[in-house]
Amino acid sequence: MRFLTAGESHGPKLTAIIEGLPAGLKVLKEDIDLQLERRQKGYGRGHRMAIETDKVEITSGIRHGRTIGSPVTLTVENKDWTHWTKIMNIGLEDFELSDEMQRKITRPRPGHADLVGGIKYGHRDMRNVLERSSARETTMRVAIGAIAKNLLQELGITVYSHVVEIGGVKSKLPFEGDYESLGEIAENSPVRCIDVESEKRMMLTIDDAKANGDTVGGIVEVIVTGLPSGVGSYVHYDRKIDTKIAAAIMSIQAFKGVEFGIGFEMAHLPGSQVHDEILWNVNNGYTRRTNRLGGVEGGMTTGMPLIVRAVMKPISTLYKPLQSVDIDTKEVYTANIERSDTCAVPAAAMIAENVVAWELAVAIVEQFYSDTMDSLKNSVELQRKVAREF
Ligand code: EPS
Repeated sequence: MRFLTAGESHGPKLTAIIEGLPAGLKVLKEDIDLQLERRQKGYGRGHRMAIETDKVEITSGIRHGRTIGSPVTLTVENKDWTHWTKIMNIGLEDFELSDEMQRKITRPRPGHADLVGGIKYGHRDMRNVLERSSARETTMRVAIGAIAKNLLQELGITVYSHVVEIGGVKSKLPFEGDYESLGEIAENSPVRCIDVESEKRMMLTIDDAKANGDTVGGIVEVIVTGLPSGVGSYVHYDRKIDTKIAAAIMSIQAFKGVEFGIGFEMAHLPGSQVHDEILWNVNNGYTRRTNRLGGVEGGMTTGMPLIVRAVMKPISTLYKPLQSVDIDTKEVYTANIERSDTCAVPAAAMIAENVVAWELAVAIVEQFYSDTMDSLKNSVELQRKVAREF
């Protein structure tokens, strides 16, 4: 199962083609639109989110609300395109606009893809880099994740996310309650934080950063419940499920690190306080007393909740820019000021949720008999029974 996405941030539309989905999977436009709407929320976003109301158009692969096994095509229009029709024109008309009219970018922003991307592809107008490196691209990965979530849901697997830190303000953890209520509280928080006290301080931190022309990053956590054991494999490096999930999360714009379970904490602790003791009972089969490894052992799911955290750096477009060099004049400049978000960590948490859903869905579809949803459900159920009785 695979996908391709295409589209520039201020171009006419974003597109994705997904291939390899089982037949018979329920996919409704409304399910995808709901995920797209969630992605647009979050305290700290800039003016762009007031312009866009992302809605998907499905043009292949689905009939009467279910996949038919053929490639699925999704598109989302950029409403902002109407303001960029000349600047982002696909034909030759308006090619001769002045540099200013073209919104030509010659001052690369430190920390962004602008400079290296410009050198690599020979773009002396680094807008050509910005347009594709922009996190607008995550719109399609969320649309795809929505389909993956439907697939997982049919197998009893649910993916949650919340924000555990923004700009140095940490959410109070551990959460006293089940993951379902954690998901609900996060959903209703403007910063996807489950601790009301920290939520307020996170919002104030975002306000301060905005007032100073600065940006803030943070840490997000994704939790997956209901997984069967044995998704992924220890037998080869590229079949390990944590390898795939880490790569997928690192591919989200501005993400700089990933950890599973108690993660980097493990460096300070002896083995006896890291590894999870194995239990067995007749109803659930094998479980673990704790879940410090975050539901993965040897590159395979254990059947315990999968827990992955990741850090997003502060967005590199600053209203009070850092020093840069104009590539035309070689003069020292403060970098180009582009419209920007102050903090996109809450949105990034749900983007991480969606890319993790996709990676798990791919691994499950590859591993189990999956031409149809019925055969997939049966074969996952069989694996659960085998694991229980082993
Ligand atoms: C982004 C810059 C901003 C963000 C954008 C990501 O866009 P613009 O330059 O049009 O104001 O709002 O995020 C989205 C458009 C989105 O859909 O998430 C960037 O440079 O990465």
